[in-house]
Amino acid sequence: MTAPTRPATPDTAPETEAATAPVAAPADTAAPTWPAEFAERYRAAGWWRGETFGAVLRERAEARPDRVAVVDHAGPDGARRAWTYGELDLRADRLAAGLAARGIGRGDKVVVQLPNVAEFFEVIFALFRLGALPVFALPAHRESEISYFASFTEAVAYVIPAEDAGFDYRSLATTVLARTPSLRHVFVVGADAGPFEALSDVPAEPVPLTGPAPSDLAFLQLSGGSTGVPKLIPRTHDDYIYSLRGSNEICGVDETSVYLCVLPAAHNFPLSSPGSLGALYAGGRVVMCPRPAPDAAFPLIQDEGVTITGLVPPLALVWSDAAAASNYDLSSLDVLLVGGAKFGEEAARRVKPALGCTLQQVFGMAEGLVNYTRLDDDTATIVTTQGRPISPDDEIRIVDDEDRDVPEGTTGHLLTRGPYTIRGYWNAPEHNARSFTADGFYRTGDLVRVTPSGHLVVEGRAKDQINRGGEKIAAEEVENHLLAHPSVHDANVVAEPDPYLGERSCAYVIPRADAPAIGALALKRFVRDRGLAAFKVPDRIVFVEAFPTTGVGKVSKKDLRARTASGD
Ligand code: AMP
Ligand code: DBH
Repeated sequence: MTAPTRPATPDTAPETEAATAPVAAPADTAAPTWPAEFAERYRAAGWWRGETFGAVLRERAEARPDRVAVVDHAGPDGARRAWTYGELDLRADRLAAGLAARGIGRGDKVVVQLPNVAEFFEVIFALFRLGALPVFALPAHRESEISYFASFTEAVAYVIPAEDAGFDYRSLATTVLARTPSLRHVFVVGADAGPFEALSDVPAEPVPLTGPAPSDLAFLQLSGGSTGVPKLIPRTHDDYIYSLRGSNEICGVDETSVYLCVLPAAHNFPLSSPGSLGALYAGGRVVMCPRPAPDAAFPLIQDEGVTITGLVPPLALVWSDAAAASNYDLSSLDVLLVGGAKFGEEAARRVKPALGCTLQQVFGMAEGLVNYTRLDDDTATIVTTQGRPISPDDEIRIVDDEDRDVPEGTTGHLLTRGPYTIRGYWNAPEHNARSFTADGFYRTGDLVRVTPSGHLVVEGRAKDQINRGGEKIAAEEVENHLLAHPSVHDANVVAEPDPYLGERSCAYVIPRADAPAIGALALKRFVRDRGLAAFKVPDRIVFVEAFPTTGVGKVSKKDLRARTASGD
C-alpha cells in the first residue's frame, strides 16, 4: 500500500470553535420513511415514545451514575476497564464536543469500524448526541467494502483501532483516505495512531448541542445483501429503541442483566437483539468479549456474572462442546440467543443440557423484523422454530412467486411491514422498487412457514446469498470480483453444505480460452488482494466449461447448488 497520507485532521482547530455548534448539514432526504398514518399509529400504540439514544443515556446516567455500564479488557496490558453510566455519559459529551470542534455535526456520516472495546459506545453515543450518523462496518471489512461505504455515504470521518487480530487498520485507512475525497478525519483507538489523530486526543469541554429528533435517522446499518454492492439500512431513534424495548421484555433483560457482546459489536444481532444497546437501555451492564472462542468467553462469564449472550449457530455448537470439558462456572448464564442462520433441531437440543441455560432462537434482520422463541415456549417450539415477531404490529405475509398469499402453514416468501422495519434502503430507489412491495412490505428473501402458534420456521432462501455460519455473502458481489480477472470468462457463486458452518461458498468459473490459465489458489488470492473481507473469498473454486441453464437459457443456480451437494 503506497497511497500518500494527507493530514487527516487539522490539528490546529482553535479552542474557541468548541463553543460554536457546527453548521447543520442538509436533512437526509435519501431515506424512505413511514407514511404519516403508520407513524401516527405506531406513536398512538406506544411503540414510538419520542426517545433518542443521547437522551436515554443521559437519563440512565442521572438516575444511577455509579452503576457500571461497560466492561472490557482493553486497558494497558489487557487491564480491565469498567465505565459507569456517569463516565460513559461524560465521555460521550466530551467526544461530541471535540468532534463538533472539528466540524462534524448533524447529518454527517462517520464510518465506525471497531472491535469489541468500550470506545465503541463512547463513539456512537457521541455521534448520536451530534445527530451525526455512524455507518456500522465490521472488523472483517477491507478496502473494497470500506471505500464503498465511505464514498457512497460521503463520510467525513472513519474510526478504527490501531491494530486488531494481527491486522493494521492504519494502513487500511491510508488506502481508504486516498480513495475517498469526502473523508477528512481518521480517528484511531489505541496506543499508536500512526499518521492519524488518536481518538483520545479529541475530547473537549462539553458544549450545548441540539440533539436529533426521535424520528431522525440514528445510523446506517449494513445489509448482508444479495446485490453487487452492500445496501445501507437507515434506522431512526424511535424505531430502533422500540425494537430494544420489545426485545428486552421478551428476553427478560432488566437492570440486573449482564450482556456479553461476543459477535462483532456493530452487527445488528449483538447490537439490538436485545444486545448491548438493549442492556444499556435497561440500565444493565455490557461486557465486551474480544474473541468468540470459549477460552476468551468462559472466564468472562464466570468473573463478570454474565446472564445473557448471543451466538451464531457454529459458535453455539463449539460452546456446547467446550462447556462439558470446562471448569469455569457458567451458572450465571440464564439465556443463550442463537440466530443469524438456521440452528438445526439436534444442535438446538444440546444447548440446555450443555450450558444449563434457556435457548432462545432468534431470526432477525438489520432491515427490521426480529422473531424470538419465548422463554416460556415448550421445548419442541424452542428447538424447531425460529420464533415469532416482537410486535403485535409486525405484519407478516407468506406469498408465492406472484405475491399471492399461500394457504396457511405452507412455505412461501416472507414479506413484512411494521414499526421497526424500514420502508426502503438508504439512497437506493432502484433496489427499493425490487426489495419492497408497492404498499411497503419488505421482501426478506427468506422462505418461511408459520405454525398454528404463529411461530416462523425458516425453510430456505430465495435470495442470491450464501449464509456462511451467519456471515452473509452476496453472490453477485463476489462474482464481480472474480470477473475482474482477465483469465475469467464467467463466474457463478453458490452455497454448498458445510457440516460446521451450515453453508460455505463455491465459485463455478469458466476460464477464458484465449487467456493464460489460472489455478484456484491464485484466483482466491486475486480476490483477497482486491480488498474483499476474507469471509467472502470463495471456499472452493471449480473450473467448468459451461453452466447449467434453465428453460429460457438463464444460468440455473439451483442446478449448480445441486452439483455442490453431490460433491461435484
Ligand atoms: P441481514 O438482512 O443481512 O441483516 O441478514 C438477515 C438474514 O439472515 C435473514 O433475512 C435470514 O436470511 C438470515 N437469518 C437470520 N437469523 C436467522 C435464523 N435464526 N434462521 C435462519 N436464517 C436467519
Ligand atoms: O442475521 C441477522 O442479521 C440477525 C440475526 C438475529 C439480526 O439482524 C438480528 C438478530 O437482529
